[in-house]
Amino acid sequence: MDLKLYVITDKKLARGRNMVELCRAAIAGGATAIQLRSKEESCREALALGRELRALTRQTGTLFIVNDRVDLALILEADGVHLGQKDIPLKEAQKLLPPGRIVGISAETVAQAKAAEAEGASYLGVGPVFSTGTKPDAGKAIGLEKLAEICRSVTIPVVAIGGINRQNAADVIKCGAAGISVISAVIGAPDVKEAASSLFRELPGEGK
Ligand code: 3NM
Repeated sequence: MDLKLYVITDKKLARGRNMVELCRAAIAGGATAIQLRSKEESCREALALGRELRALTRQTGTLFIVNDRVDLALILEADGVHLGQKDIPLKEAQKLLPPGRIVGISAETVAQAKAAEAEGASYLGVGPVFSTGTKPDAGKAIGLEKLAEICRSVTIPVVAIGGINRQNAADVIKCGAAGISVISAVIGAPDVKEAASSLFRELPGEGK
């Protein structure tokens, strides 16, 4: 489960560009995981995009995760699903998913992190570390110290999210995160491959 550079789709930030090509470029630049997050798309649109992303991620050996939608994750044979605190509970998702599928859980407090780990989450998405305009309903930024505290409180991998870019990526990893999860810094960039590779190079052990 390589969560080092975890890139999430976003139709708005793609600004009319083809999402599959953007994800292909992100993978060429070093993305290790792609998450289908389909807030703008109809179910059918998300399914069609998901089929193409599944084919791409299979070809490239990249992890493929579906946000929120356990049904889509099952149909698409995704490697896993990512669930927020208000989505289908982990225990219910586990009843539906075949054994061995990844389940990631969003957490913004130590209590949420520990609870998710105890219930069997595969990894945590922790944030927003910094303020972000990409998810208007994300809570207040938790900051690096809280991120580090959450990382120390669990043994499962933590992927940090929210406002992460080239300037702060290395600091985030120093807090103990296994990876960074980004939307605007990669999908919103004019040159997605270059954006992913320059972000990847910021990660310890990858050129710095
Ligand atoms: N979830 P960007 S923050 C999808 O805190 C998402 O759970 C968050 O986008 C959380 O990299 C976020 O552009 C948006 O800031 C991340």
